[in-house]
Amino acid sequence: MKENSAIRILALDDEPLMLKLLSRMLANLGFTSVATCDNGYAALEKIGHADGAPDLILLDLNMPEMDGVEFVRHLVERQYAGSLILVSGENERMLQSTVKLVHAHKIPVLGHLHKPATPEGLNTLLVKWSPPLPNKLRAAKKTYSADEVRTAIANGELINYYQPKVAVATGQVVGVEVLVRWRHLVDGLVFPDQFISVAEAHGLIDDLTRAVLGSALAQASIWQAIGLSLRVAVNVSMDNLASLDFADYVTKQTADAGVPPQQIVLEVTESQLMRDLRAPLEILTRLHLKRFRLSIDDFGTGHSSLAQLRDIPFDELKIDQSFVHGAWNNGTTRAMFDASLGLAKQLDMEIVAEGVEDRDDWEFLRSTGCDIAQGYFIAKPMPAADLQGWIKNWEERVRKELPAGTNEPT
Ligand code: G
Ligand code: G
Ligand code: MN
Repeated sequence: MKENSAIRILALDDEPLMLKLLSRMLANLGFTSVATCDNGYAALEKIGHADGAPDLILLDLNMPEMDGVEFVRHLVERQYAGSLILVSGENERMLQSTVKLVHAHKIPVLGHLHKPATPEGLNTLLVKWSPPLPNKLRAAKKTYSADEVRTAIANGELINYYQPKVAVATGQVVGVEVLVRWRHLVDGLVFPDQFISVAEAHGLIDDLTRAVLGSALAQASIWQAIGLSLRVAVNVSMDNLASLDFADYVTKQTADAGVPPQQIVLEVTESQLMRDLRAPLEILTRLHLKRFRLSIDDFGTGHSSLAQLRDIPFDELKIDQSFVHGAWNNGTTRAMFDASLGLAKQLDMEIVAEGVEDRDDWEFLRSTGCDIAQGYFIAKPMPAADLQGWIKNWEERVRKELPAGTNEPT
């Protein structure tokens, strides 16, 4: 990491007084390479020079002529490789929207500062600075062709990972979500975002889901045999719900594996807009009648809507991770979380919070009426073979460090 003094910083603000203030604060914090500009055009000029490009820009949003949002677009056009800190007198939601926008442009944002900025606030963000990743690491992930995916399914190269779901009140492990991985002979472990959409687009998702469900059921019956009572949740793509035989297929496979349908959860998301809802409705309603548990996944995102909630008899609602992680600390996120939770309660559904990444998220959930938690704080997805060992450790963790009282894992 560069010494403080070596990071090149550019402060851009139309108010001379603010520039003075920022310069002084930066000097006091030990930064020696600081330039200032009072308008976007002058700043872009500076950035255009090969050796003049800063590592970090402190950017005011409200400027006459070129505002901060427009400035960001010009940065993208110039392939700016440094980071940003947003400085503004705008309200929190406006700042957050702008942070989202800058992220979408793939420019790292260390955070935002409300005016008047304080040295402590500035320092908290500056310590997050790190040199940009080399281009190689930033390169887009590889995607695979339909033929490669087809062969992988046929050759049994897909394997299931399992991520635990635990009861918030007691810490008890109530189930797992199946997350498929591809054990690629050359590329190593490949994640589903690199092949699920390929499978959906090329009519391979039925074969994929059948392979995943098959191993999940085999695993569920093993756990059942050793006395581990776990609900097993499988992700189902809306594309799986286009052919009417899906319900019969799932029912037969589950019965053949000797697993009660109550132990199987089907997590449904909509990856693309469905024009004809008749088949999905029929299939899901029949599966519900046969006592499979239906879960609406990623609730609150564009893919999982109120209309689905109205039309389909879901038993479980999974609040999308973007409304969970950090909700304790963010009024907007918190409002979405509370609204989803209230909705699920009123509809008498079980609520699962996804994306529980740290202790703050976990403590927050414990203060709400949320039933079930899932996320990296509890465990990352793991191979089936690791699960029993993990459960032992988790029960120990629950006993030791999670506030006592209601925590009696059974
Ligand atoms: O861990 P993660 O990267 O595993 O998963 C990424 C996305 O892929 C998630 O949205 C998840 O729902 C989806 N996914 C994982 N496994 C499956 C699967 O077996 N079928 C479908 N349709 N989607 C899956
Ligand atoms: O099926 P769904 O779209 O809900 O997929 C869950 C996805 O979220 C998977 O890719 C899984 O690996 C990922 N995931 C699980 N727990 C966490 C978490 O705590 N944080 C983040 N960022 N992702 C998570
Ligand atoms: Mn899911």
